Parts: sequence; structure tokens; C-alpha cells
Amino acid sequence: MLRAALIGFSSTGKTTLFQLMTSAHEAPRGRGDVTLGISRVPDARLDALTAMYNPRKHVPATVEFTDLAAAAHAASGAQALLDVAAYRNADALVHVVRAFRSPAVPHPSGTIDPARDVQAMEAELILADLGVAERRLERLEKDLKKTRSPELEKERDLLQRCRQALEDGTPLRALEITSDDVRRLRGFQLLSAKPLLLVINLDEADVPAIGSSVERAADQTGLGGLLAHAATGAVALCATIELEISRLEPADAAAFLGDLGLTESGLDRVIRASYDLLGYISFFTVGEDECRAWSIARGTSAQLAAGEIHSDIERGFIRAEVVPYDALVARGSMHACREHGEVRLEGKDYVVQDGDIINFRFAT
Ligand SMILES: Nc1nc2c(ncn2[C@@H]2O[C@H](COP(=O)(O)OP(=O)(O)OP(=O)(O)O)[C@@H](O)[C@H]2O)c(=O)[nH]1
Ligand SMILES: [Mg+2]
Repeated sequence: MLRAALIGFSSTGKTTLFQLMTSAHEAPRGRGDVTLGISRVPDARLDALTAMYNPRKHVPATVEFTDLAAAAHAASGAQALLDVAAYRNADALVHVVRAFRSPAVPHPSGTIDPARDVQAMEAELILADLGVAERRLERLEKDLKKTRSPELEKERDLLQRCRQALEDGTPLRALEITSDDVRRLRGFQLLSAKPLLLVINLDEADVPAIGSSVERAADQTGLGGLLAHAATGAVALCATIELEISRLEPADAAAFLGDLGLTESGLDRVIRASYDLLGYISFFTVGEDECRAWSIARGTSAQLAAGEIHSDIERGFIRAEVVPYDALVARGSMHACREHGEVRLEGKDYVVQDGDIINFRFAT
């Protein structure tokens, strides 16, 4: 399951967004406390499969969101909070940036300035990573004096490269590194290396003019040129309006969205952007018992995909029976697909495609 952590300065709308994403209507559990919530990934394909199979249960893919009380503007406060395991363990960070004005909600810096906040948060992430890199380098130098190890030398070279980038103010997500180096860095859980989604939390009054256009939002809020290198992806929405809409009946929600010139809810947009950010795709398992969506990284092999379901299926993997989603919908049933030779038998190295419907054959 994809894990995303909400970060941001105080009163930017993190908890409002969290409630929107997870439909958690209760208040978070006090300061410094980590709140976890599960968000169901909307997917029209799963809805169609569910209509076809009428299963006892249907299970969408999920994203787990983490919300934490505010990171104070003071560097020390933010640094302490950034050390929290929930941030370090996350697959992606979602930075909620305040663009709404509301004089009723004071901004810790006194003014509303999304570009300043984006840069300040980036600086916090970089500072936190610099600390980790420096501590590790110190250890490595000591160890390398005692023993020569090619692997440790590679790690030292890599970390020196990282330290240089960080000192230059470059987040590690902007570095081009090999997959071996990605593996070497994984254990350090470096924050600036994680994919970052910016959520520009718009003012209610700006929604009709901006709609869901990230470009217009960036222009209007002074984020302009910053966007391209400050984040991996961005979404513009007004969290309070979206939360209101999410609590309406579907027909009313659609009408409200339409009035604002929006075609897709903020929830859908944030989830989809998170998926894109990580290069995640979905495959499906179907049957009368259960229709279910599974998320995997693009490029995952059939055998590893099987492991998402159960380690026994991965271990005993024999073959994957695969039908593309479009073929199943066009034929109307698995049986018809079989008759037309559209069920393929794939081996363990087959790269699973978005929308594949898979039946794994395995030995126990
Ligand atoms: N006008 C307006 N107010 C908003 C919006 N989003 C959040 N707020 C308000 O801003 C205040 C803070 O929102 P929260 O969601 O609690 O912000 P937070 O980032 O979780 O705050 P901390 O956890 O205290 O750092 C609340 O009063 C919200 O109702 C928005 O899009 N527009
Ligand atoms: Mg909060």
C-alpha cells in the first residue's frame, strides 16, 4: 500500500485535506500525535468489474495518509517533527501550501506567500537530510580507516555526492542516480529524495477563475517558475470547499463541482497525482467472491505482483492468466475471452500492465 505523509507549516489546511482524503470526521488526536487514515482509490474500472461479477465484496486499492500537528516555522520545531517515523517511512510527501487568505486564520509568518513557504519547506527537508548524510559519512570514514571495503567506498562516494547537492540547495529527488544507488540510499529514508506532491490550497474566491488548473494557480499565487523543480507534481484545490462537496450526495456533489467549473473532485485529483508521482498502476483480481484492485509500481513482474496478494502465491508461482481490462469489458465475460483466445498465459518475468486482470496459478 502506498503511504503518503502530509507536511506543511501550521494552519495550511493539512487536517482539512486529511479529512477530505480519508473521510475521517473526527478531530486528530492532539499535538505531536500521528493520525493515520485510509483513502480508497476511486477507479471506474473496478466499478465496472463489480457490476459484471456482482461479487460479495469489492476492494479498491488504498492509500494511507498520515497527518501530524503543525511543523512550526522555527527551524528547530520543524526539524524535530521531520524526524518522526511517519515522515521517514512515507513513500511520498504531500506538502500542503497555503494560498487561501482568510484573516480569521493567522499565518505564522504574518503574510500569505506560497513561494516563500515552498522554499522554506524545501530548505527544512534539505537540512534534515544534510544531518543524516553527515552523520553517516562520519561513521563511514571511521570504518574505512579500519577496513577497506569497495561497497563502503561506493557508499561514501554516493553520500559525498548527496552532501554536495544538499549543500548547494538541491533536493535529492533532483539527482540522477542509478538503481544500485537508490538501493544504497533506501535505508536512510532521506526526505528530500522522496517524491513530493504540492497541494496548493486555494482561496474559495479564486476557485471559479482557477478551476483545477495548476498553471493558473501557480501564476496567481506567485509559484510560477518554482513549480517545475520544487516538486514532482502539483494539484490545486480549495480544501474547505472540497470537504463540503465530499459530504454531499453524489448528484448534488456533481452539480456543485459543475457550478465551479470542475470536472473531477479534489480527492480524485490528489489520489491520481499521488499514483502518477510514484508511477503506480493497478491490476485486478476478479471473481464472485471478490473483485479487487491492487497497486504496484510500473514495471513490476508478474511474480512480484503475486506477492502483493500473498507471499505463498509469489513463492509457488506457476503462471499468470492475463486479460486486459478492455478485452474483458468488450467480451462481457472471462469465458468469452477464453473462447476468443484472449486469455494469455504469462510467465514470472511478464511485466504487469495497468488494467490487467490476472488469475495467478500457483503450487502450495
Ligand atoms: N478559507 C479557508 N480556510 C481554510 C482552508 N483550508 C483550511 N482552512 C481553515 O484553516 C484552519 C486550519 O486548517 P487545518 O486543516 O486545521 O490546518 P492544519 O494545517 O492541519 O493546521 P495545524 O495542524 O494546526 O498546523 C481551519 O480553520 C480551516 O477551516 C481553505 O481552503 N480556505
Ligand atoms: Mg492539523
